[in-house]
Amino acid sequence: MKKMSLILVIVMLMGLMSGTGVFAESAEIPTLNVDVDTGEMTVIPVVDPFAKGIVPWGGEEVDKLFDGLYGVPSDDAMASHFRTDEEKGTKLGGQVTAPMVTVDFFTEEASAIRYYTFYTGFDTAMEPRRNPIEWTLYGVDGNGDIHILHDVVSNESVSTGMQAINCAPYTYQVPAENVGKYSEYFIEFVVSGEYFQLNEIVLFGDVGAEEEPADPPSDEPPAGTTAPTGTAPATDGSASGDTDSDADAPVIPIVITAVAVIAVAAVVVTVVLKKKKK
Ligand SMILES: [Ca+2]
Repeated sequence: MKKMSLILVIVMLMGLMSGTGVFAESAEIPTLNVDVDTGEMTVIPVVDPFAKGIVPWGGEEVDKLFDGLYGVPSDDAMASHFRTDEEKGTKLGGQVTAPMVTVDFFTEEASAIRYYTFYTGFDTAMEPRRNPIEWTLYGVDGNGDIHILHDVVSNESVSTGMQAINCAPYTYQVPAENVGKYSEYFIEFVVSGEYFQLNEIVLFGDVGAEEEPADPPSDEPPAGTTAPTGTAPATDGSASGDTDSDADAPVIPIVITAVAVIAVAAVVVTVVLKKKKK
């Protein structure tokens, strides 16, 4: 028995130690970026972006975030010196003037972002502190109400995954329950230093089609069937909207109601009769 209790104590101690990180050192911190092939996904076109909380360097204004140019990934710090001017001038970069850098943009049509990719700057290997450390993606609906779509944090137990690599893509997934169609979006970036930079933002998802943000359960099946814009707003309503099915539908409820009324009447009659007998 003593042996058993000793083993138990040892096991408990090991559990405590692993909890305090004694054995957890070798475990890698999970990253929030996802490894998906965006090649077949629809790119959502962006218009009229603007940035707040940053004074961009010359030629590195916010429109460069959506210009489709982001260079070739490389972790070679010196490689940035040999990049073409075209590649160098394709990022938003500058001095941060607020606690957060905000990038606001519109989509040509109401669109649902499902994935998005950030590309690091051409000189991120030398300037990794210019990468954002956290961010939140928001959607703004037609009433001006703001919806949190993706809140990305970094701490001791999870990381954004962004590294000191030039022009490297990092893709993130909007949680399915948050996906909805909006025409205006913005991202609030938390920065670690006095400068911020990002080479490109690419959005993937559904462009146009349905007007309202779909409910999560019914969202997945109809998403593939692209209905033309401006048709019936509700997917369920169109099915029961036919005149034929409407004519048949009320018959069953009427029968049920009739049966229920007869049953209640029978109970009332028996109760009354019993009382009379007394
Ligand atoms: Ca760019």
